[in-house]
Amino acid sequence: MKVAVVGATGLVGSKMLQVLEERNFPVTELYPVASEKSVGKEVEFKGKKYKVIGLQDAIDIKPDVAIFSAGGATSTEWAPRFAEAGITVVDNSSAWRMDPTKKLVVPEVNADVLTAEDKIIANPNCSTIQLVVALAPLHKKYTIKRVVVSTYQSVTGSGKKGVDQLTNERNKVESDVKAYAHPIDMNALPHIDVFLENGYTKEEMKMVKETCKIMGDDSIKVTATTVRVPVMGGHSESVNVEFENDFELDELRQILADAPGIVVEDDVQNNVYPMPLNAHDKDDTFVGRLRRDESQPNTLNMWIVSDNLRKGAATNTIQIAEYLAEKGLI
Ligand code: 11C
Repeated sequence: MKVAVVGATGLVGSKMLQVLEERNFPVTELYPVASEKSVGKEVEFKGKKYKVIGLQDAIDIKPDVAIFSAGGATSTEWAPRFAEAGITVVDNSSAWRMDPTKKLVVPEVNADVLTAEDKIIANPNCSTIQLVVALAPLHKKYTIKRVVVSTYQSVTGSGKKGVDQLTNERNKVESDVKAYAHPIDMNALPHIDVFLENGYTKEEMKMVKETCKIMGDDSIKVTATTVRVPVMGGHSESVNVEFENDFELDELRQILADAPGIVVEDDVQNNVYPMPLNAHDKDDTFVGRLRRDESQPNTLNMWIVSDNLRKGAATNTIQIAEYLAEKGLI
């Protein structure tokens, strides 16, 4: 399979190359692609060096699939051009997610919506992906009415700038390059992406809207508070879920343990629960602290952690491509 990775020099792009290699995606030819200023730079894949090419050159080569992680503006402009040339695009930006003509996919949840006609496929926001991986099997069994989620998101979610700001602050290095409106080290910022007119941030509304679209159920009520914390990698979520039907905690734990992509870490007697440090560089979504919300019936509290650059971005995108390849849809 001829594969183009658009945005190959960025934080997520490099992770995509690593994940393609680790998961042994059937790459016959690799084309790292980036904006003009990165053309000619080199990236490494399977021990070989590859020169970065420009977007139009990539279209002319006609890869089977183009995996995009180059930001919304690049995706808005270039994904349709790739698609018109017959190249299937799996896009990690927010550009196409809520477009009703485009599929928004987390393979464990809704890969079956994909067809050969889908030429631009959207990859959800990282904090939504790990949430729906855990919600989907529970919705199937108990029917979710409402979800209240609060996130603890790491600085890799803001790309290199976020990592640089935290590193500089920790090392007491002065720099004008800031990803955030305030210091991030020793702090917690209830502010991810821009504020909207309703008082929520764009990140919070992504979680609300994307969850319903992926789960294919607009009746699920979701409300979110998203917070940036001084963690280098891995997003955590405190999630309160109210079901239509009652549940038995052991059965619910088993449903999660049997669900694809989930590892249950829930042994509080031995201090076992999901943590970003343990999720680092793993493809799974980790779920723990499973307990009844004693303040109202049919309601669960849980804690979900995943590596935002892997399952939250690169891995999920590549799993979509894997599904397309396996089903002969590309
Ligand atoms: C963050 N979730 O942690 C964001 C990063 O829409 O793909 C990913 C933004 C997106 O800041």
